[in-house]
Amino acid sequence: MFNKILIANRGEIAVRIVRACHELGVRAVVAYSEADRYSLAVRTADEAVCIGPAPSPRSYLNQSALISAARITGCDAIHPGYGFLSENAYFAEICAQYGITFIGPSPEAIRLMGDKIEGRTTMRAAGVPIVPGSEGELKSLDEAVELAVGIGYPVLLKPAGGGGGRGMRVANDEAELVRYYATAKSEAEAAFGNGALLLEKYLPKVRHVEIQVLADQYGNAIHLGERDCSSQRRHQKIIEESPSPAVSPELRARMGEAALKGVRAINYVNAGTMEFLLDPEGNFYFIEMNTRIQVEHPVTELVTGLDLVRWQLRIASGEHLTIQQADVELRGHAIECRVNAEDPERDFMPSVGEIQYYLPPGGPGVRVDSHLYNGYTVPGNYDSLLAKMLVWAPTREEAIVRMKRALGETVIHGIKTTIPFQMGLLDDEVFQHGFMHTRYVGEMMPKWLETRKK
Ligand code: MV4
Repeated sequence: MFNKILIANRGEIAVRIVRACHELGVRAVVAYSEADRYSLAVRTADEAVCIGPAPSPRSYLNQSALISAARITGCDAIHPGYGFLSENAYFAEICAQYGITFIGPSPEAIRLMGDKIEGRTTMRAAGVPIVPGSEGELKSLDEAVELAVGIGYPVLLKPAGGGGGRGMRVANDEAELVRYYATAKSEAEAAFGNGALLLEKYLPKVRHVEIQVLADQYGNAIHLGERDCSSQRRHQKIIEESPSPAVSPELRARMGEAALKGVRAINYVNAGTMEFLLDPEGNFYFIEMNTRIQVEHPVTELVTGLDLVRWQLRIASGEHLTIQQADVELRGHAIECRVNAEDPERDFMPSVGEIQYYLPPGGPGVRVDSHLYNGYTVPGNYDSLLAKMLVWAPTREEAIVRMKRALGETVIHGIKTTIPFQMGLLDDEVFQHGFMHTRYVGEMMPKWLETRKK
């Protein structure tokens, strides 16, 4: 096991990684920006190093500052968390050059899956089902139009360099495809430095179901079932759960096997997530792979009883995966609400400032992953995640009741949060029946806003 780890991240995930380090007897060093000097991660870490000013390009994305911080403090590994440098293949390479273990997959795996076209092609070759669409990169508008005729409208233009829905465009007919093609290409070039586009059939009313995987350096790989992330708004997940209300044990086995085919095809090592779309007929299609620990990982931890961050450290330090697929049992139901510093009544406008009073929920089956404390000031420089409120219960129905109870006892004074909206989702009939799909959140939004006026 490592001696000392540098945490190249902030917020709740930095705290989460400090906790895993301490349970494994590893010292934790937190790299922090000037805006995070008084953060909970800095307080709980064994050491902390300031890596630069508040803007992330000058701190959490500053690779030389991070490498220097790791060397000065004598760290033998770096955990990148999620976001920031977590899926930067170049950073993973630089770590290796300095003899520091990057806690994550190889630079090759990150690079391959970072390109959505390469990822799609590789998965197709491995026998993983993909959404009908282009073979590789779209070479011209003519090719896009020709493909769309064969596939049928609506179609979706996706940037190779994107992911998580960034830069996606739906074309309902040929005129729209012609209209969007050039813009999508130049926007992709500007946003990702890569103008390559792919084309997929647009699948209406699908769910977002992702499979968690763990793989060690010796070819052992397992899947830990799925998370259903269908409750999203503008590609931001709002509520996640496991198991999915739409996945039977038989479908789980098939999706899990498909995910593992993908893992083996690229010799993937460490924790990862294979994202799929699931249609109402039970057909599933690979869309992308996340080569990092994800925000919603605790949902899987609650139903499997496994600690994913501890496994990341153990795998990266060369330990064998001692769990076999047959040992993985999903027990009960877990739900996560991402509590963001946003005002749901004002189009989710970010809300920053001092937390005058914070009282987290507790009691049976409740877990809170958060960096909040009384008097903490939420900086405006980063993402708006304040806390992940999680519950576990024997059944989905009981988990929903428990989540409403937990959110109901939560007190956050000083800033606006998404809690009232999540309460509305938990009370919504569609959610309660587990029938969430692509347009679900958008469709229930006006109804919820109406209830707030009364
Ligand atoms: C899709 C899709 C329909 N057809 N791809 C990708 C990233 C994720 N944030 C949403 N993504 C989608 N990709 C094809 N070919 C629809 C979505 C989508 C979605 C999927 C599941 C649940 C909610 C969704 C909300 C918006 C878009």
